[in-house]
Amino acid sequence: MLKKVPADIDALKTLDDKLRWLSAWTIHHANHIRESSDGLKVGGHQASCASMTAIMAALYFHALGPNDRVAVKPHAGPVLHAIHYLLGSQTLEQLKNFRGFGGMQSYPSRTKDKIPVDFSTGSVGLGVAITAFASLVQDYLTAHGMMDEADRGRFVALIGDAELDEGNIYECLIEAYKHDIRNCWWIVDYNRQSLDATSADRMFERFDEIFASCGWRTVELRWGKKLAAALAKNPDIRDWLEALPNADHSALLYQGGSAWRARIGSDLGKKSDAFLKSHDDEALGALMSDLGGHCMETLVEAFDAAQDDVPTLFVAWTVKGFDLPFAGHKDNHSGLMNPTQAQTLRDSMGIKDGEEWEPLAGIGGNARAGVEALIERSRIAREKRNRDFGRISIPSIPAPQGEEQSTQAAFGRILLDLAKSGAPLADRIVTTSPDVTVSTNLGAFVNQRGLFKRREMIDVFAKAKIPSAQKWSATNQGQHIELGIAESNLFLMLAALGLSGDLFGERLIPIGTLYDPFIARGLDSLNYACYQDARFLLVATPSGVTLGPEGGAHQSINPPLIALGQPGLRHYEPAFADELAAMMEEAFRLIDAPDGESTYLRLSTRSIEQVERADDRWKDGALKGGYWLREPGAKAEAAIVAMGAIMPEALAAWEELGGDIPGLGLLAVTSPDLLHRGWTAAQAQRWGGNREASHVEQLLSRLAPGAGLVTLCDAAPASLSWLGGVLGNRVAPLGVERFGQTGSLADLYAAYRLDGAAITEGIAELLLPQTSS
Ligand SMILES: Cc1ncc(C[n+]2csc(CCOP(=O)(O)OP(=O)(O)O)c2C)c(N)n1
Ligand SMILES: [Mg+2]
Repeated sequence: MLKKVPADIDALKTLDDKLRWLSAWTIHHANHIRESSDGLKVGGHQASCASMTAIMAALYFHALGPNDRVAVKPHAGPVLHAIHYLLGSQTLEQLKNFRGFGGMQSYPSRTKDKIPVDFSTGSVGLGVAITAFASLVQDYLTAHGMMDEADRGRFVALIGDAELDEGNIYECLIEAYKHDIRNCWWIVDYNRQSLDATSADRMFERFDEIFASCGWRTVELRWGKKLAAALAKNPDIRDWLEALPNADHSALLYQGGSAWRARIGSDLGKKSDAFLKSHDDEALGALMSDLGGHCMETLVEAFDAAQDDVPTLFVAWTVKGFDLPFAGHKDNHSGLMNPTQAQTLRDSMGIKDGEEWEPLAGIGGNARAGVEALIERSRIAREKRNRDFGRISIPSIPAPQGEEQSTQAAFGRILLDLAKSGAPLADRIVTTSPDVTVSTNLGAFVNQRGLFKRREMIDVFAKAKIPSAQKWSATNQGQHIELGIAESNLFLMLAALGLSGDLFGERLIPIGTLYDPFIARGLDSLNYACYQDARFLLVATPSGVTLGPEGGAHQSINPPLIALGQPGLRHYEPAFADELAAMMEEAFRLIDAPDGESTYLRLSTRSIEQVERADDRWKDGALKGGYWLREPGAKAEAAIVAMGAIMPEALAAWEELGGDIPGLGLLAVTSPDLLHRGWTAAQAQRWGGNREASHVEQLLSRLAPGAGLVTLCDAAPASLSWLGGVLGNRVAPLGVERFGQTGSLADLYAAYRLDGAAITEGIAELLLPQTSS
């Protein structure tokens, strides 16, 4: 897995300097040299970069193999770009356009950056956790024969020390332990500083134990070789330094040699005389900055020693802003060198004025040959790969039969039929759920295809012949990954599964289920998955007040609004089983389509009477976001617009009111998200000369100008009320705006105004002459 070539320490040290320079200069250029058109600060994090250049040099130019994947701490993005610049896989133009439009991104981005980025980062914590889930996906693929064992890689996360406060890391750690994950290196850049200040000492004494108890090997890289040697000879200094609080340590690193001398002298008195005498101020300052994370020998040794697949946490002590004028200062997180300071750094690196961007400027003589050779050796398959789509054949998905069905039950039946069908698609499906497999109706699929675990797990209940509808045994051939109750993990798991095509060359079809209200629990992780263009199907059920007696805290109100604002995720909300079948087929297609996306299905446990279809014409509209379930008459003055599980109320009201209101139509909305997108896209295009009306405009243009719409959904009424803005229809918006009542459906629909009476009142509101005040 790792290269066995002996490390060229001198060349690695030179590259460490080079990365520190190039990352600092890239940020400097964007802030001080590139013209600013709007006067806004560009920003960037020179200190967070300088903290990690040695670690990243040791990784990218020594330790990483071609199959290894790295999540880089967001604020060290410029170091990653500098590495690719040296490797020849990043252009000068991109470096010069750091944080500019179309230029290299502020934080590593899989989709926006031009260099290969294994995992996007930005929202701290998430990039760490996804590496563990990606390693699980690798184990899944090798166990299923979709990937050669020899092609296995290691998953490396480069972590800020303050990032370790993010709870999602510990949720992931627990899950990772249950699944016995391996091949992970998490490397903490322990610079003892966060954004606001220095970080809490007390907690750091505990991290070792937390990780060790979850099966991780922990390796502390505290001192560099020189400092370690000096401390070995001076145990008093060592004890004193080990007890030094974070804030004091940072302040002394900032103040430098004379401050160290004064403080050591005053704290240790005579005991420190000999030590202090043997170093002048400059040497003392340099010695005390020789921490493990900046010592190339220490880093290389540690990485070389961790060649097995045991998950390993390295805590590398570093200096935030190492070698920069604000090294160690508690306020340096967004600190930028001024032009004079940048020039001083440049001079200290031996780089001439005008040669700042020269990749190897300042490296002379013999050193240059060594560095060139190392760069050449390190071009390890790090080209940006073209994404490979369209290889999976998607069978047509027939609608489950039955006069009365819920969409949730239909979902379970469709998956069961697929599991039994033996279609190649079914072999690529991986289901996952945070302890709601059974209650979201994944159970039948799991009975067919089994749970996935690297080590076999027998179903004790089945073995004892205790009757149970649910088989619960696991092998490494299973296709369901059961998670604990941590919704953030669900989305990270879906993100890792949904990137398997890119990461490992084999696309999987991930399906995750959870209760609709708990989407909010993992929202940032869901956004993170979408931002990386991971592809999956998310099934949220049950939803709304329609879960009736179980309601209360489990009622979901706003997920359709969340979906309306979430790029990369398509919301479908079917009322009928045949709609659901069409949507699932479309969702599978979208997972493996270049212009595709992920899909969110909002389902219900309410069993409703299915509609008779005269033909298949509804289907096209349903996949575009809506269709006339009951066609409006010419120039109709009103329509009912309804979505999802309350369709029976809409149909009944339509029957009842149809006699009084000529031409009353019933519009079934299947995706407010798609209708809204189509509407805005068509407007944008109109100014480019394309005058085609969007789907929602076409639908509503069937009504008389200014016709009234009663909109109805088991969700926030704003999910549909915006429809009035499309062609200027007046709207009576019905929906759920308050938490959280249990009761029978009749009680709840009456209380929340989702019933026939409310629809009638809505129509009256719109059509009766307004009384003037
Ligand atoms: C979820 C999230 N919250 C807040 C931030 C803002 N933020 C960016 S970096 C940072 C501090 C990071 O400190 P550390 O992890 O120690 O990294 P360092 O820069 O010190 O290496 C914060 C709070 C963020 N990026 N993501
Ligand atoms: Mg830090």
